[in-house]
Parts: sequence; structure tokens; C-alpha cells
Amino acid sequence: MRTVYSEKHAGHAGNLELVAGAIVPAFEMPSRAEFVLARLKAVGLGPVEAPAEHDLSTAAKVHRKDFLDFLPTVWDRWTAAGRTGTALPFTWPTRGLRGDKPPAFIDGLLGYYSFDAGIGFVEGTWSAIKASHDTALSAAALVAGGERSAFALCRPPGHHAGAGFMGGYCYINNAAVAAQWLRDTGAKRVTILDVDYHHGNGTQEIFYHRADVQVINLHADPMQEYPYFLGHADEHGAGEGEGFNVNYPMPWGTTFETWKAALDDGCARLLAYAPDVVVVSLGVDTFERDPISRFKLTTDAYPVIGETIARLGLPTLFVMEGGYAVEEIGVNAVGVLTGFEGR
Ligand code: 6XA
Ligand code: ZN
Repeated sequence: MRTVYSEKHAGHAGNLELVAGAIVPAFEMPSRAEFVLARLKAVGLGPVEAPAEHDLSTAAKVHRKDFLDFLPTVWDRWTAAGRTGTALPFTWPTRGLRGDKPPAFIDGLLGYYSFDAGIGFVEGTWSAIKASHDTALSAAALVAGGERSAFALCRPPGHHAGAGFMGGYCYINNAAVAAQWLRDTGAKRVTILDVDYHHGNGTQEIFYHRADVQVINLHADPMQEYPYFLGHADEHGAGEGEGFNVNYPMPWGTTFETWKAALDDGCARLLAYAPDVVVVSLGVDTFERDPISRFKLTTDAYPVIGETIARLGLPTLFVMEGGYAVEEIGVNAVGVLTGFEGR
């Protein structure tokens, strides 16, 4: 399997986040991607190539233009306000406030274009976001060009980013952009299968009213877990998208046996939809020792996940999402990929 990877992710470093009342170094850190890269080289998964540059025209079909225009300006606006360090939001337009009017000043804009504070910006953040987007598109092009599968080693991740907002370490929704590009280049139907521990609320929002992209999400129950405000089982899609969004919320402590039953059910729903291509939002924060998650999957589960996805018999693009137990992230993520390849 070919991997697309950009070193530009490394500039998105030294971020901070608010966890349990303390400002701490963000769990979403450069070593995550480096552990995955080292592991796929160690097992000889296949060639690793840099992405080509892609413009934002496909991204503009799944994101709002004003949001895409804002992202590259964040760091300059932050430093122009005399700030250094990490740019972070702290005010959001929730119920009772006006969510239709972007403020002029950077602090207000950061809140307007996000749903949480997990989206720190440093000097290299935009360049990493853009390279991650390019990585997803270049890997999608490999699959469209006839490869059975490809791996987009994206960082930062994307599945919490919606049409007009970022959140949860995500800025541009890499999997959604790739799915849109696959549609535009010939796939009639695309399924996004999101196996990250967290609900991919951004992906759900982007495709909720569409029938051409099925979204299947396995995740921790939003009654207990981040992102809390989306991801329930009764969210089926709406309008033309009715029936094409499928959620499998599961409680803290879920083991692979329960999780695998949800995956099998999701695979049956996927096969009934008969997509031309599958985009896997590959998070491995379902792992038992992940520092921010509460599922109980063990390392031997990940190759089984890969085998199960391979049995769908469809061209498959893997897009990296979450996973934070930094050392094991490599073994587990690459375990899915080698499992897919049947080795
Ligand atoms: C809250 C937790 C963010 C979770 C990010 C993630 N700060 N999403 O792994 O898949
Ligand atoms: Zn996650």
C-alpha cells in the first residue's frame, strides 16, 4: 500500500489545550504522525510519497468559502493583535447569541469559526492544515487511478471539522474533501466509514442532506463523551440524505466483541448502499491505553478491523484521524493497514 505523507505537519507543534481544568500541551502532537511513519517503514508497508499541491476548489464544495478564507489568516491576525504563543478561542455563539454575524476581531472570529478550544494555531498551523488536505487528495488520486488502497497519513486530522467550523484538533475535513473529490472524478456513491473513538460530527454535518455520500460512524456515546452534541443513534440523515447517515454510539468500556458487532452491522449497511469507493476515517483512539479515550480495544483487534474492511472488496482510502497513545499509535494504525492487505 502506498502512503502519502508531508513533513509540513511538524510545524503544527507546541500547541496547548484545556483538559480537566488545566492548560496542558495538546495531545495532538507531531510525534503521532512520526510514530505511524516509523512503523509503516519498519513493516515495509510500501512507498511513502509527498503530496502534490492541490487548490481549495474541492474543499470549497464541502466547506464555506468564508471559513476557508479565514483559516490562512489566523496567525497573521493573531500576531497583528500583539500576541505570540498559541491562538485559541474562548467565546462561542451558542443559543441566544447571534451566530450569523462574524465579528471583526480575531478573538471573536476564532469563536465564530469553531465549536471548542481544541484548535490552537501556531505559526506553522496553516501550512500543516493545507499539507494534510493535499495529502488526502493525493492519496484519493492513487485510489481513483486504480490502486486497491492508499493511506493518507494526515495531520492535523479532520473529522470534527464541519462546513463552517473547526474543533477537536480538526480544521479542514480531509476525509470529506477526499470523498467529494472521488465523487467529482467518477464515483457515483462514496461511503465514509469512521472508526475513530469520537463521533465524526463534522463529516456527519457536511453530508447530512446528501444521498451520494453515506456516512457510517462507530464511536463513544455522546451522552458520555466528546463531542457531546451530535452522534446519537436517531440521527439518520435528512431530506435527500434520509437513511444515509448511520451512527453506532457505544458506552465507555466497550470491548472489541461489542465494537466488532457494530462494525459488521455497519459493513452490511455499506454493502447494501453499494458504494464505488470507501473512505475510512482511521482513528485508533479506541485502543485500551489511549490517554484520552475509554474503549478497550487491544492491539490484536486492529488487523481484524483491516481484514473486515478488505472483505468489502472495494477500493479503499484510509485517512488518518485520532489516536494518542503515541507509541502504540503506529503499531495499531499500521496493524489495520497490514490486516487489510492480508499479511
Ligand atoms: C477534546 C477531545 C478531542 C478529541 C479529538 C479526537 N479535547 N477526535 O481524537 O477524533
Ligand atoms: Zn478521536
